[in-house]
Amino acid sequence: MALVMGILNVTPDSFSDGGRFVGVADATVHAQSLARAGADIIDVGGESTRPGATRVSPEVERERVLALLESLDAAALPMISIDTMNASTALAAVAAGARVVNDVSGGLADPDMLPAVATTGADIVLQHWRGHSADMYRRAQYGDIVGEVADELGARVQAALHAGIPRERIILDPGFGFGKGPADNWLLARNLRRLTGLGQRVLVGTSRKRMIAEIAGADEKHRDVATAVTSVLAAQAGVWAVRVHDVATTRLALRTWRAWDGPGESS
Ligand code: PMM
Repeated sequence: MALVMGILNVTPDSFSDGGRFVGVADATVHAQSLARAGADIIDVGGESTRPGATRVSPEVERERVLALLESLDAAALPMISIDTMNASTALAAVAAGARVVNDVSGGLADPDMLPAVATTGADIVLQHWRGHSADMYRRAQYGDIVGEVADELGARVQAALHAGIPRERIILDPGFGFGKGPADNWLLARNLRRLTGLGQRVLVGTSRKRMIAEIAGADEKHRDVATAVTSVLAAQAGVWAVRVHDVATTRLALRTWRAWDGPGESS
């Protein structure tokens, strides 16, 4: 069964929960509620990557996430991952208890990222990425999106291996919404097995994104239901984990799929 990664953005401007959990106390309560809802991993992010977002300095980002990580009792919570493109934030977060570094740039934004992670025992998520959010759509012209994403992720795996990160610590992510329009995203989704077939663990994040909003509309609950459907379909395609805002709804969807597919004969 796929793991569920709950999203905790301590940013004023992320896709959908931005601004809600900026205070450490609120963010801590939210982390606990993600854990109660059944999150296996909590992904803490201090810099928004939404289209057009302005970048924050690594210092501001570190300040945001470290205050939270210090207030979280890591032992009493699921595994923590740190959503960052900065090596310095990644190292500080791992020192504060994070066990996964989730880099949406796949190690491209900060040349120190891969060597830094290699010095830790942390896992790393390498997401497909073609540039910072300010201009990512301009850079995203694809002839064969599935082949190009697979090839570019393969190159990032080679870079990570070269930096000294063991293969079993590397997780891939197609980067839904990152420099991809809705049609690109659905084409990638339909061909997710191409990525899960590369031999690395795969993480996917569709939660409340534009591709979902175009189907579900503005209502958050509707978006979470549509997200949960994509979580089941991604799990069927063999992903290791799904990154979602509404952990309870995705968990329920995964349990329902399990019951449907469970023991017993099919005719
Ligand atoms: N999406 C966002 C942020 N971080 N990390 C990974 N690995 N995969 C994603 O798809 C991803 C990510 C943007 O969404 P948010 O602003 O709602 O967190």
